[in-house]
Amino acid sequence: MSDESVHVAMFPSAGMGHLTPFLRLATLFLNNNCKLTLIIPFPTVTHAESQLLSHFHSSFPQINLIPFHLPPPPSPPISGDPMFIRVKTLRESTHLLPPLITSLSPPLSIFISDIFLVTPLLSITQKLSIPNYTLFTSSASMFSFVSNFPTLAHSKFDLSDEIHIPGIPFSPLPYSSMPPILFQPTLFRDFIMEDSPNLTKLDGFFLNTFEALESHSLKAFSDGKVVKDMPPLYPVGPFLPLEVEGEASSPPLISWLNDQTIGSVVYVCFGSRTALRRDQMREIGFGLLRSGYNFLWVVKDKIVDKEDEEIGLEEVLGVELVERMKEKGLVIKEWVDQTKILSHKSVGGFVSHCGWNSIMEAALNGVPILGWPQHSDQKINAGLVEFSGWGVWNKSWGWGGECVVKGEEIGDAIKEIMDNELLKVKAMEIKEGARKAISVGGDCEVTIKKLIQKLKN
Ligand code: BUP
Repeated sequence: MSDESVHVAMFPSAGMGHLTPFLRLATLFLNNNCKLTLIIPFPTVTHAESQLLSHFHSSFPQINLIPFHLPPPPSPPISGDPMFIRVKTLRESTHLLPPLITSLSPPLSIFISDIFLVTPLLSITQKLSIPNYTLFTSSASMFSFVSNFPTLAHSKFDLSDEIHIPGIPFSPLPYSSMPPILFQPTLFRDFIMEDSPNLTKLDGFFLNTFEALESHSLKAFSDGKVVKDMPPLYPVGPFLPLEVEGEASSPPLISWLNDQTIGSVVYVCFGSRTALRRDQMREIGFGLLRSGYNFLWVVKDKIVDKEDEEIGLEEVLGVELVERMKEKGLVIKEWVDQTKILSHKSVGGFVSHCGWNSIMEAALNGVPILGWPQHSDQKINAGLVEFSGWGVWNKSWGWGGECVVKGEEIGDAIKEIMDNELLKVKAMEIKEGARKAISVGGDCEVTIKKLIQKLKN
């Protein structure tokens, strides 16, 4: 049987933080001679997603890209996070998938869906007898948390409690590190409450992580110490960014970076779906100026990029601050090629919200991190970065929007990480571990080849 007969279908949910790792994983299978079908929900929530998909489609015409047209949004519109509203629509539309899946040829060897779609897809893949895997788009530490969620959700905690979570090496965690959206009545909590008890019914999980960074959690899972009878985990990270991801980015910032000295620039970005309060953004501006370092800062004023396009930088930060910052850095209010920035030799530190893709991209390039978690899994990811010694985060800064952190404090924290030689050494060690995992004959190759062999048998 040739590898071509292994037919992989993938079904991501919403947002760049989910689409990007799906496309990266798709090319990993493609490079191992599998046939690929991507079932893509349309319309996308953001412009960034539709641009990336269009460039991806042109670069990989051999991948079968099938649009999955969603019904119109609920009327009257539901208020809340647009990504989670989209996930709700998707979960309610999965009954439309079976005719599409059964029409595929050759028949599917594996169906890989998003972690937000576990339960609705389980019944479908079970009926069609297709192996059902999930791509978990965050850390193995966060996966330990999600796997334990049914128990955690029914426990009563006080704000001062420390919570032990099997599989997290820096456990116990303060209650303040628990993702607030999971302990409040949110759509996201509903999804996880329904899905986490069903995780053991899947056939396996892909994780964008690697041994040198998360050996403790990975071993805890394989030893059955996190959850009994958990299906196998396939840590096939760090996912390699694709050339095509840069095609959507236009700002002429690489030539500016080329003019800076090695390791002298701090890069600031809070991911694709975090819009900070304007007063907080202004304090960040003051902080960057105070740090004395040159900087490259990606500003977002709205969660969804379509709504951000008409708003100018001066309106967000004020004319005076924008003028002052021109001497020391670039402030950009559009999509940038983050992986190109993080791989540039001038970048010496990353102020990050600790979204998992960003963390993996920093790991691949050995960039020290000043974590500033804003929501969701980000404090758990920041905890892992700190535990592994290549970054720090200031717990007193709270979740995004809880309080306004002053520029003096931000500037001093940036200076500290940029001046910290130990963080640089540790970040280079992490980079080495990351590169080893994806080298020829490394963990990633061995794992994916073994799985493909299993799917052929
Ligand atoms: Br903004 C921005 N360019 O301008 P995370 C983001 N990115 O390439 P998030 C750019 O988006 P979730 C930009 O490289 C990373 O691959 C970045 O994913 C890229 O955070 C991705 O870091 C952002 O996981 O998603 O967006 O908050 O909530 O799913 O973690």
